[in-house]
Amino acid sequence: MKKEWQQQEDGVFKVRTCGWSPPGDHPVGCGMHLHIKDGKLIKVEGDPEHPITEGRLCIRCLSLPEYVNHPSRIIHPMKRAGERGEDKWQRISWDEAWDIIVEKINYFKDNYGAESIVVFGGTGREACLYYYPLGFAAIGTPNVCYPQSGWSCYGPRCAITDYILGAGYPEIDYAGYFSDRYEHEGWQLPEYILLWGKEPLKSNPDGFFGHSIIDMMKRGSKLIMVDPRLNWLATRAEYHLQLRPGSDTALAMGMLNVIINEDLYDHDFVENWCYGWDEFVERVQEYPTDKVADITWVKEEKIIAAARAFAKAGNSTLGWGLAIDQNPNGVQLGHALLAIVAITGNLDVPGGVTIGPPASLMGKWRVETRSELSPELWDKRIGAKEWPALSTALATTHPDETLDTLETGKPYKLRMGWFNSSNFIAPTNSAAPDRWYRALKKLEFCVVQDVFMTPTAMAFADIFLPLSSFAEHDGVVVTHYGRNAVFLGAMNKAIQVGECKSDVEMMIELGKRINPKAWQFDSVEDFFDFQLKPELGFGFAELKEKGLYQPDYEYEKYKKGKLRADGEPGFNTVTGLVELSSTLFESWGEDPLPYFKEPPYSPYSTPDLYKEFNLVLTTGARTYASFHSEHRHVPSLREVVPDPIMEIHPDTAKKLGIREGDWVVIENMFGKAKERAHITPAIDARVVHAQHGWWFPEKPADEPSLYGVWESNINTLIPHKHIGKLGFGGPFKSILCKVYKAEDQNFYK
Ligand SMILES: Nc1nc2c(c(=O)[nH]1)N[C@H]1C(S)=C(S)[C@@H](COP(=O)(O)OP(=O)(O)OC[C@H]3O[C@@H](n4cnc5c(=O)[nH]c(N)nc54)[C@H](O)[C@@H]3O)O[C@H]1N2
Ligand SMILES: Nc1nc2c(c(=O)[nH]1)N[C@H]1C(S)=C(S)[C@@H](COP(=O)(O)OP(=O)(O)OC[C@H]3O[C@@H](n4cnc5c(=O)[nH]c(N)nc54)[C@H](O)[C@@H]3O)O[C@H]1N2
Ligand SMILES: [Mo]
Repeated sequence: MKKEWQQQEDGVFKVRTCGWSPPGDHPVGCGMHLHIKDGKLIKVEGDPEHPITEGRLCIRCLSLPEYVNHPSRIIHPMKRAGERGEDKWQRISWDEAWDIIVEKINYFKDNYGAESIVVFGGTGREACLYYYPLGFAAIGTPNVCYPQSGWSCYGPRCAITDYILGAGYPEIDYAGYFSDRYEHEGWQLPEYILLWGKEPLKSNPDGFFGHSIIDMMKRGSKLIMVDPRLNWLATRAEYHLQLRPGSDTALAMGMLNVIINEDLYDHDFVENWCYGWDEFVERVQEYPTDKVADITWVKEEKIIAAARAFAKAGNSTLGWGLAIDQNPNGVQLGHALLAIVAITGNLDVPGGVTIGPPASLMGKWRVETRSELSPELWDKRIGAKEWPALSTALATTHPDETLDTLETGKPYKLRMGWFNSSNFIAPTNSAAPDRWYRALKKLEFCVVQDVFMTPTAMAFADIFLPLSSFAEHDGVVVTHYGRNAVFLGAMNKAIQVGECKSDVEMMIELGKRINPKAWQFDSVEDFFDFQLKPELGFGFAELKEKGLYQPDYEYEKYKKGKLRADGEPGFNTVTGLVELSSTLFESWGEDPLPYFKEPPYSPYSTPDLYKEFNLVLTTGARTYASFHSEHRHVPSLREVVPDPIMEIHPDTAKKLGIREGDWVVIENMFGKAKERAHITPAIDARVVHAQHGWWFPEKPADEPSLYGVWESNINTLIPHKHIGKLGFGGPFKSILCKVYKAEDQNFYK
C-alpha cells in the first residue's frame, strides 16, 4: 500500500484507515479514506489498495458522516440529573466523571468485594478486545459478562474448536493471508463452499470478508447453502438445503451418513489423525437419510446429492455461522461440521478450512490480564463452576447464571454495572430482556459508555461516558481476535468530536487511576507498541505506514508439530488427534459423540403448544442497513429499512388475512412483538423470520417508553436458560410463535 496514510488535496484532508467500530462491525477492517474538511468528516471512500476489501464498502461505512456528525450524539460526559429512566442529565468534566466512578468502585470493592461489580460487553466490535482488561485489570473484577443466553455467538464455535481440534477458529481459506491473494502460488480455489447458517455478504462476520465468496464464485467455486431462507446467495447456490430451523444437527449427521457409508471419506486422514472413528461410524448409522429428511423437511435426494458433491470434490471449504451458536443442540452441530471437514480431508489444506494457532496478540493479552486477579477472586466468577465447558474456553461469567445472580442475589449481590458495548435491553444481546430489565434496576450504580443515548443508557446509566467513532481514534484491527488472524490493520484517527474518547483511552485512564502498576503506558501509541513489537518486531507507527500486515499462512501444521506446545505432530487435543469422539465432552457428563436433539420448543418436541403456536420462528438474519441495535437514527440507512420486518410465506399470509406491509403481532408463550409483514416465497410456509435489534430513537426517551423499546422487542419471545447441557446455545433461531394482524395499524402515534 502507498506509504502516505495522510494526504492533502484541494483543501480536503484524507486519512487512510481500516474501520472497526463504533459504529459496530466485526474485525473485517474494511479499507477506506476518510475525507475531512474544516475539521468535519464529509465523505468516506473505499480504498482500492486494501488487499481484502479492494475498495468495496457497504452502506454503513458510506453513511458514516451522518453517524459521526449526528445532532443527537453525546459528546461530553454526563451525570444523571433526575431519576433513572428520566431524560434529565447534567454535563460534567472527564475529571469529575472519573472522580465519581473511582470513588464508587473503591466503595464497592472495600465494602462488598470487587466481585460485586459486573462489566457487560457485546459483540466483536473493537470494544470486545478491551472490556475484559477493563474488568480484570482496571476495575479488578472477575465478572465480565457477555449477556446473550447460552453465550450464543462465536464463543461456542471457538470452544468446540478448542475441544475437538485444539486449534484457533476454522475459517474459509479465501487467500486472505496472502498479499497477492487469489494469485498466490500454493493457494487453491475451493471447489465447493458450504455455507451453513451464515450469510456473510450481509454479515461479514468475525473477520471474514463476505464478498470473497463472490470473488471465488467468479473464479469457479460452487455453493451449497444450508439455510431456512432463500437469501441472495442461496439463489446462486448449486444446492440450497432449506431446512427447518434448529434441525441442523440431524442434517449434518445425515450428510455424514452418506459420506461414510458411500466410502467418500479421506482414509489417510481418518486413519492417522482422527480419534473415535468406530464409535462415530456407529453413531451416524442412527441417521439414515430418509429419517433425516422427515426431521429436517429437506428432500432426501438433495441431502444425498449435496453430501456427495462436497465429499467427491477436490478441496472444498465450509463457513459456519451464527445458526450453530444460537441452538441448544449447537455443540453437537459444530462437532458434526468439523467432522465433515476433517474426514473429507479439507482441514488445513489450500482452498479448504484454515485453522489458526491459539489466540495471539491482543486477543490473548485481553484474557491474560486476569492474572491481575487473585486466585480467590477469580474463583468467584459467576457460573464458572456450574458450567466448566463454557468457563474453560471463555474467560467470562456464564450469561444465564448472571441473570439468576442479579435476580436472586446468590451467591452474592451484584451492586455496580459497567455497560461497555451492550444495549442489551433493546432486543439484542439478551433473551428475556424484560427480566434483565427488572433485575438490572437493582444495581446501585451504573456507568454506560456509548456514542448515543440508548434505551439501556436511559434506563440504567448514572454516568454516561461519550465514545468516539473509529474516525476519531487510533486502533488496531485484528481479524478473529488473533485466533486465525488473516491480517492486522491500522485504524487511524482523523478528527476529534467533542470530548469523546475511545475504549482504549478510557480503559487506560481508568486503569491508571485504580491499578496504576498494570497501566504504565504514556500514550495510546505506547500501548499499541507494547502489543505489536514483541510479536511483529515493529510498532504502531510502522503499522500506520504499512496500512496492513498479512502474516502468511502455513498449511498442514498438524503434520509439522506446529499446533502443539510440545512440538509433536498432531492436534492440541487430549488425544493429540481430531476428536470425533470427544474425551472432554465425556468428562463433563455429555455424550462424547454428536447427536440430534429437537429444539426445546418445536412442532415435534412440544406438539401441544404447536397447536396454538403453529409457526416456527427464526430471528435476526442480518441486514445491510444496521448492526444490531445500531444505526436506527442514521437517516439514509433508516430509509432503506424504516420499520422492523418479518418474513412470511404468501399461503400463510393469505390464511391469516395479512397483506404486504401490514403490522402484525408475533406472539408466543413468553412474549410478543410488533413488526411489519413482508410476504415472500423465499421462506417455507411453516416458518417465519423476524428482525431483531429494534428501538425507535424518534420515540419518547422517558420510561416507560424508553424509545419504544418494548414495542418490537422480538427477544421477549426467546426464553432464558433454555440452553444445551454444556451451557451453550439459546433458541434464538428456532422457537414457536403465532402471527396475527395487529389491530392498530397506526404504529406511529
Ligand atoms: N433475536 C435475536 N437476538 C440477537 C441476535 C439474533 O440473531 N436474534 N444476535 C445476537 C448476537 S449474535 C449478538 S453478538 C448480540 C449483539 O448485541 P450487542 O453487541 O449488545 O449489540 P447492541 O445491542 O447493538 O449494543 C451495542 C452497543 O454498543 C455501542 N457500541 C458500538 N461500538 C462500540 C465500541 O466500539 N465500543 C463501545 N464501548 N460501544 C460500542 C453501540 O452504540 C450500542 O449501543 O445480539 C444478539 N441478539
Ligand atoms: N450488517 C450487519 N452485520 C453483522 C451484524 C449485524 O447486526 N448487522 N451482526 C454481527 C454478528 S454479532 C454476528 S454473530 C454475525 C452473524 O452473521 P451470520 O453468521 O451470517 O448469521 P445471521 O445473519 O444471523 O444468519 C445467517 C443465516 O442463517 C439463517 N438461519 C436462520 N435460522 C437458521 C437455522 O436454524 N439453521 C440454519 N442453518 N440457518 C439458519 C438465516 O436465514 C440467515 O440467512 O453478523 C455480524 N455482522
Ligand atoms: Mo454475534
